[in-house]
Amino acid sequence: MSLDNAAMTVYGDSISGNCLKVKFVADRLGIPYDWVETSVLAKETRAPQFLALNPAGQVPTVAWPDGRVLAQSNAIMLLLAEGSDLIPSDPFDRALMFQWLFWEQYSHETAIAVLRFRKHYLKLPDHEIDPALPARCDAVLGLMEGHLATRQYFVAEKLSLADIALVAYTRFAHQAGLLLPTHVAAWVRRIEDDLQIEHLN
Ligand SMILES: N[C@@H](CCC(=O)N[C@@H](CS)C(=O)NCC(=O)O)C(=O)O
Repeated sequence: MSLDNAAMTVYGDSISGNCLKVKFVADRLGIPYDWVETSVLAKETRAPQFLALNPAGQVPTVAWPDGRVLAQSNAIMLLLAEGSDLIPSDPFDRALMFQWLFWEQYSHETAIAVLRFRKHYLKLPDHEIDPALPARCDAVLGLMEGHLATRQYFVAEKLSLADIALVAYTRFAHQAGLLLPTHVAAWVRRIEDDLQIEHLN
């Protein structure tokens, strides 16, 4: 399938880090797309037309004119970035990138994105938030801080999908009431500069 001559439609919610990952990679690589704003809060992801496209009822979801549909932010990024310098060519470095992508989905997104959503969008008071959740966020940020203490980028000292996946929600950490440690904060600004996106902090 050629991505060059088949404009894709990205169903995404602009408040979602997972959706912004797709935008960041497409913009960086100059891949054209139509963005269809699909609000999670307004339950547009639960509308029958959307469920027909993605029965999981989640954004991001990408559709191509030939009927192909792909969900899961990291799977979409990997497809778009195929053959680009956002994926290390060295097999071990590539495996390290996957290591961070899997960690992002299992440990990072499930902590920081969830706390941010509960505090910033659902406006839940602290006593209604499981105390284990902020503790998990601190552990996640601590692990990132240790890794970045001696590095500029997550893998192979250059921008890769690992940085893009991890920056997506880390740059919203203040909305979860979290303070970024020094090296993580500097890395966020570096990746925002690389991607030519706004500094949020
Ligand atoms: N692992 C998925 C997570 C997708 C996800 O949870 N999307 C949220 C927005 S960030 C969503 O669509 N939620 C709507 C719902 O579950 O009803 C990914 O990386 O794409």
